[in-house]
Amino acid sequence: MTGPAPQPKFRRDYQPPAYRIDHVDLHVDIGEGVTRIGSRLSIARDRAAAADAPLRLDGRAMQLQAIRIDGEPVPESDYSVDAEGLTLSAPPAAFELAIEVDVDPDANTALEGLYRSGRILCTQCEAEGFSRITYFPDRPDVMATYRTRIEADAGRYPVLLSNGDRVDHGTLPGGRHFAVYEDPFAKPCYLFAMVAGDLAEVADTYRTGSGRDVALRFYTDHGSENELGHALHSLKQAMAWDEKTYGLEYDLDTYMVVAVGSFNMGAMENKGLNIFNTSCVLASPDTATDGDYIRVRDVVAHEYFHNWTGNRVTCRDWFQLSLKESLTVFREQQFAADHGSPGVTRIEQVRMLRDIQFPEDAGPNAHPVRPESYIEMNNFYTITIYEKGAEIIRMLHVILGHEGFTRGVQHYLSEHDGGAVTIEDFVTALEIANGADLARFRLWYSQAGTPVVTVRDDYAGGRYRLTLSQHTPDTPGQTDKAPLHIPFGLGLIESDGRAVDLGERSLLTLEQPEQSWTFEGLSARPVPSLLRGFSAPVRVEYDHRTEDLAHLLTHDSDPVARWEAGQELALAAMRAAVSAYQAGEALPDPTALIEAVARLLGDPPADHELLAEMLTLPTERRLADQYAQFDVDAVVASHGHVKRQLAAALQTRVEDFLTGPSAGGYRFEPAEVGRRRLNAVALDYLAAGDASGIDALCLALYHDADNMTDRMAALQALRDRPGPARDEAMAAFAERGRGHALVLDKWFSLQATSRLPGAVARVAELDADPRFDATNPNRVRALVGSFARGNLPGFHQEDGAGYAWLAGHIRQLNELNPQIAARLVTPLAEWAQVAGPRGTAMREQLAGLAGASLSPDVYEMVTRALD
Ligand code: 0A1
Ligand code: ZN
Repeated sequence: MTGPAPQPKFRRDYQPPAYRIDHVDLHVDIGEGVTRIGSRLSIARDRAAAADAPLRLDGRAMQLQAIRIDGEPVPESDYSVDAEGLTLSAPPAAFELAIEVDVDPDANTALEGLYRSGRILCTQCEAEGFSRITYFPDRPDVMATYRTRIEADAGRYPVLLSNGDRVDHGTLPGGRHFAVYEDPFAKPCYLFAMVAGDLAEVADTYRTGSGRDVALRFYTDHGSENELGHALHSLKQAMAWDEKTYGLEYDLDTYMVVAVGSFNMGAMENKGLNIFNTSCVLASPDTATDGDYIRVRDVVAHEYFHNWTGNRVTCRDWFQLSLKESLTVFREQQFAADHGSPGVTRIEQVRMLRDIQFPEDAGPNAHPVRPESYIEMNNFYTITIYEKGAEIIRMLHVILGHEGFTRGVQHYLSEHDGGAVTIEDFVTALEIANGADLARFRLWYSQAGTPVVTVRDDYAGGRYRLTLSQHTPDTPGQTDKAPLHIPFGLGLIESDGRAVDLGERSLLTLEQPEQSWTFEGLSARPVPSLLRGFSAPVRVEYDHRTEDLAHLLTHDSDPVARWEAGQELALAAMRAAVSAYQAGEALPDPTALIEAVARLLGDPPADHELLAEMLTLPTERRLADQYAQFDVDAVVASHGHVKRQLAAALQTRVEDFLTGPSAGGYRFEPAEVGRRRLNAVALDYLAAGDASGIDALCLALYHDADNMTDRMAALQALRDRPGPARDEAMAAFAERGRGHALVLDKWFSLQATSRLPGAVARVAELDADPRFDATNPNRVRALVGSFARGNLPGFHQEDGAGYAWLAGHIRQLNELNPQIAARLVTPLAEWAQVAGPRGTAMREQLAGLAGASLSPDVYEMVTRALD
């Protein structure tokens, strides 16, 4: 570190703003290099504030050119400027502040504030990017109406956009032009946006339930306008869904979406002007997989749903981030379940939570869904805030029931419309609308860590007794946790496969450290189906009998519990292999798993996507997460062993699932998605089982494919199989990537995740590839992120070269783009969970980073990991 260590902010220190800003008038004058930004702010001191209260405005990376109060220059003695902002020592009670600054979007590689993405100038203001555009109190509880005038060269920037409706535009001397936008809704500055560029437009109209026509305008670089159809269609689905489900209509006359190639996250919900990473909005059969189509649909819906849950009602401070994110993610999840296979949609969420959120909650970055402190807010856009937060909302939905929950959300929105509020306000609104008491439930927001629910049962004389006990492990800074309110979905299945009618007891309420339930009148011991629907984000510990799991895999009517039974069977086989590996013994055959899967294939579910999901083994990451410290070699060897054995046993069965190109071309619809998914699973097993002729088959399927999903399935099956088929397919695929950045990202990611030997040397070579670009976050994620997160043996190469390579990228990105750099620290931050000298080597890389001059973003992640 050079300079003082960055200081944390604490939730308990919240103070309301001393000054209100009711209106912002912005003039953005885009020049060559420098952009001049003039702002006129209508400011009034809050009645509760002292008469001599100073006014603090945040501002970074800008040059102050002029500052006036009510038209008069402010004497230098009345204000001071530092690296983080500007303070007016004792301004009047009500006044107009005019400020002019210069910013340089071309030099802005952090991609916060005003920056360049290719030929487009655009903004990203969440969380605290507006203070890179002008001096302003960069906090969400200062809400103002905005009028924005943009002026630029008409040839380079023919399209000028900002929030709200365009109220004026025209030409200016010198080949320049301007446009003026007004947004009538008061908003926090993090929702401000503007765009200037030479963009193609695709337009449509949506008629709301009340009969208003909303103009939908999508923008992208020329040449990719034919990839906007799916997103546009998804937006209309989302608009209709929100009207039908929550009675919420869109409130402006235009809804604009702009695709940019350089973006730190997925997309941003700026009022009336969403800005999207191209990866979350562009889709065509030739360039996007089914998974991409799903992601585009859901992210488009997510950003749209924010218009109410986030924009109309926003967060008081950033500690409340989950208020808008968790509710919006949950609404997105409801929407996704209504537009695809609900069981598979839920299973995918559970998989992600287990693979990524559980490890986060068990490591140095564990934090409550409502954090108590942060150094850099951008580090808190985490899977805990988003997805664990959404699980909390889902539990509320289960506890209050669909109608009670919906009524509660509607009450919350009408009560707080136009406000900046807290998670507490949300929970209180649900209580009031339902006459409920959620006192204990609130602990979910303040306690970090994944609760463990231990299950014991016994059966005697027709009585089945189930005992659940809970505890939440210690996490950094938090010990001695209280019992939570855990809704626990339960089924009891008899030996003939019929379910016992449990009535209200199909949902148990666990609130004590330990509780028991007794079920009478049973003719034999039932098989328990636990945590149905994944009703709470907890780990379940239960000494499963193998035959019970096999029974559930064929008979459970709950898709999540049914799928989970298969995962448990596979994990049991993998754990047995890990033990044998560590004892230097031969790895045991996964006989029980093979038999259960064979039985499943004898009577498979009709939903192909669900079947594909059930045939997909738990990831290496989930296996690793079974251990307080995992042994990399044992995990990789055991996972591979179980997969190969299963593949060998299944070969002739899975061949039936192979399908050629879709008849009548690509269609994104559930039955087709299921068919393609099953085809991919079959290829994966055939490759793992080294089936004869598999290379030639994959190559043929690659060339015959008429869509990216089938193409990727073939490439993935070839990924770890050296030989001419792989070389030919990869070369052909690289060629396809020439004209399309998102396709080339897929090629990079395939190289980075390949298990062929020499992984570190291969990715290091790609660093120097002219197609690699460290300033583009998608490309960095494709190479560096995929390698560190998706290549367990490569990243953990025994000599530590994988760790050093990652640390090198973190160092470089720390200068260029601290937000992306900080996210890449996570794989190294898991050092304490990695057994042996590897863990030590990871820690050494972190210690080396700590000695460098670091951005607050990277500093926070590195110091937390070393604590
Ligand atoms: N609010 C957006 C995600 C987002 C968050 C931060 C960003 O920059 C630091 C950008 C986008 C969402 O939830 O979609
Ligand atoms: Zn969001």
